[in-house]
Amino acid sequence: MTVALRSIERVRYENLFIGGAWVAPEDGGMIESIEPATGQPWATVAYGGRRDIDKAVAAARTALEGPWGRMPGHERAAIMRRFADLYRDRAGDLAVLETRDSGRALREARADISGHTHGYHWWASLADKGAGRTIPFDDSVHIFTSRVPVGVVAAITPWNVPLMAAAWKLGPALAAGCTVVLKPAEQTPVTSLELGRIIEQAGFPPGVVNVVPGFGKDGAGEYLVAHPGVDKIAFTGEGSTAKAILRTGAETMKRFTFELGGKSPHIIFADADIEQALNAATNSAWTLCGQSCALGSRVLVQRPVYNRVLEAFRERAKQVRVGQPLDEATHMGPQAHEEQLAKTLSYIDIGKGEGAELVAGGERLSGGAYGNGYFVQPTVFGGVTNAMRIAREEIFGPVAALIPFDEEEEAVSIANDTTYGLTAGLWTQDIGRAHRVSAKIKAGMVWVNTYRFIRWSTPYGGFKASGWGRENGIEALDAYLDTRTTVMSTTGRFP
Ligand code: TXE
Repeated sequence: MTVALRSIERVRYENLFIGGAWVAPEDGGMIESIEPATGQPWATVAYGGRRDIDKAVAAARTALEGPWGRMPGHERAAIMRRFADLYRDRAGDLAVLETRDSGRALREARADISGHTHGYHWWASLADKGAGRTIPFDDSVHIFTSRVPVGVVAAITPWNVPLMAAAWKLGPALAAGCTVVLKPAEQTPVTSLELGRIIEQAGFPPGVVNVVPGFGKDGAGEYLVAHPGVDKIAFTGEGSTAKAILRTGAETMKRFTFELGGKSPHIIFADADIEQALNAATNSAWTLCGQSCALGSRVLVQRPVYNRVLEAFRERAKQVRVGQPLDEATHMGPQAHEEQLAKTLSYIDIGKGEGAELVAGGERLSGGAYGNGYFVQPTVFGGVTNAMRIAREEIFGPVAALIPFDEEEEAVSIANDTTYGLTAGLWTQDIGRAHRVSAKIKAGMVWVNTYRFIRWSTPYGGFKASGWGRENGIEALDAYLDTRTTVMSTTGRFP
């Protein structure tokens, strides 16, 4: 395909990727994907219904029990490496498509997506390392364990980072020897279908990865979760959706991994390198237009440096270049869809209503260069208390909440006073404090004097309501493997 670089070009995807072939939906249909920068449809995309999901699950099962399941790990690894190299060659195109579909700034999409190649290579390197162990008992038995793929995986992904969410699931699933039905979010289906093209070119056996865009509740997503042919659900999205998935999937005793939301504390102590802390804290407030679960949306600032930090946030908010996401100069694009824009604007109203000080931003940007796109100003609230809804609920927009504190213990207590527990950051030059505080934070990932350092090798996932299990890191493989224990008598006598 020739990638549409210009905003006016429309694209069309008439087929789903099932069993290694491009097939028209049987009982799905076509959806219009809206370009968030313009508010206009830009892609017409096939989506799947029940019969399409039945076909995709059957294809995944056939591959699991056939060629992929029987293939030695090093051969699976070779195909995965070929895929990773093809992905690298297409990374520039993929970034453009993801920018158009999700609205994230191109420079940011490019940096993210080009890194996935390394991730896929890293996972390929684990495809032939799934060793079990022997368990000593006595000489009457030989006991050993084998690590076997958990089976057919439904990967259900969100709209903020479609390719990253897919990579975090496909990498460990394929390394473990599982097969996959990937269902991207209905708002951003395009790049997952492009991923299907790369899977096709890489030479995976048919059915190892199937891509079926579709809706969530009452759609392909819910049907996949209920499907008896699916063994595991790997989900990224909202907590309430995860609970619905749990209820539906419980009927067939699925395995689950959940990567859910966050309300991450980013703590700046007075003894920190304030410039560095500011670089990280402001970047983390507005990256991805605030639509990432890892961002430090609660900025906890020790009182002696509070005014300095607040003023810097005010100034830096003005310097963020909000604009057309395909423009190389743009720092921040629009929100990914209209509903998310409305959600962010409503939280800005809530913040004002609960008495927080609006320090910067707070408005939708429209007309002129912004047209009908879903743009919103980088927004900063000061004087926030942790009791306010803007400090407790995930906004998923470019809204920073600055919370002053006095003592170290108070910072820890505020940081942990949340239902979430995904990530946290802290800035201090006192090494004792760095250890003390990081050990007390209830979050799956804690960054000290850095922020949002996430790689394929670093386990990522939440404590508390932020999720179950880990993505990335060797730990992620566990969710895609089962353990079989074999006990063999050496005497042949029973008992
Ligand atoms: O997520 P959903 P939404 C948070 C963020 C955002 C909010 C709402 O706060 O504002 O969630 O986003 C599929 N059975 N995050 O409503 O509904 C759906 O089709 C099976 C945080 O878009 O969870 C899509 O593919 N599947 C997050 C995926 O679930 C279902 C990223 C996510 O949609 C389903 C995104 C069902 N019953 C949003 N219902 C993060 N952790 O990064 C929906 N889906």
